[in-house]
Amino acid sequence: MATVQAEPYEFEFDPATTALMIIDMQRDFVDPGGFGEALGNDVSLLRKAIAPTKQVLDAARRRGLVVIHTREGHRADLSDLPLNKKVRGRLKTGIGDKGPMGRILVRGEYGHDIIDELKPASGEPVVDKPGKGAFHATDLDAMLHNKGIRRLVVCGVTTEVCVNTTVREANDRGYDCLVLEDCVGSYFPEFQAAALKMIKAQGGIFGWVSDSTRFLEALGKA
Ligand code: C5J
Repeated sequence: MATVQAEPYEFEFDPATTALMIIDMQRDFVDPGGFGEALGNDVSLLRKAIAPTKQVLDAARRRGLVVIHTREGHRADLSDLPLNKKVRGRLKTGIGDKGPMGRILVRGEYGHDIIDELKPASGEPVVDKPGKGAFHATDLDAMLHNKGIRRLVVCGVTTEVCVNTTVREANDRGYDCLVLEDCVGSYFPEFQAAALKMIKAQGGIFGWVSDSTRFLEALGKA
């Protein structure tokens, strides 16, 4: 067992039963010129998470942790896109429409794919999810169960939407989650702070929060 200094208290994990999950580090959310920026967001707030996440990813690969990536997106025919998600925001250019990097959040399009810096290695599962949570309408739970995973170390974007939703879903399914605060990002600093506070509130109601330095230190000793 390894121990990470975390909040609200230390997080204990066995590398053999712990997976690194990197959520939605897709060009359309993170890269300049993508959908996120086209909506008026400052992508540098998300890009801050790339370098520490890359360090965690490299260390996890060296240590042999299970690594899982997710992408938010839809089938080309949009048959898995609920009407409420399609119309929400009253956007002129929304999901399925032609955006700056191909059809927005459609699988197979350039903008939908994971950024080059965090490209999945061969053999690392990529979970394509139509919703915000990575467990909704995916085989993630079965995959984790089959690999004997009990704990998740979570990185990705955005902290208050897909990261938070996934952590809540995971918690309800019995997985302990450690969120690395410098490896998650939000377009809204106030949401970043609040979303992290929510996870570790009330004795860790949804999980634990630490940072990449403390996690890497613990992994190095494991
Ligand atoms: C994610 C979103 N990945 N904010 N999506 O958080 O719509």
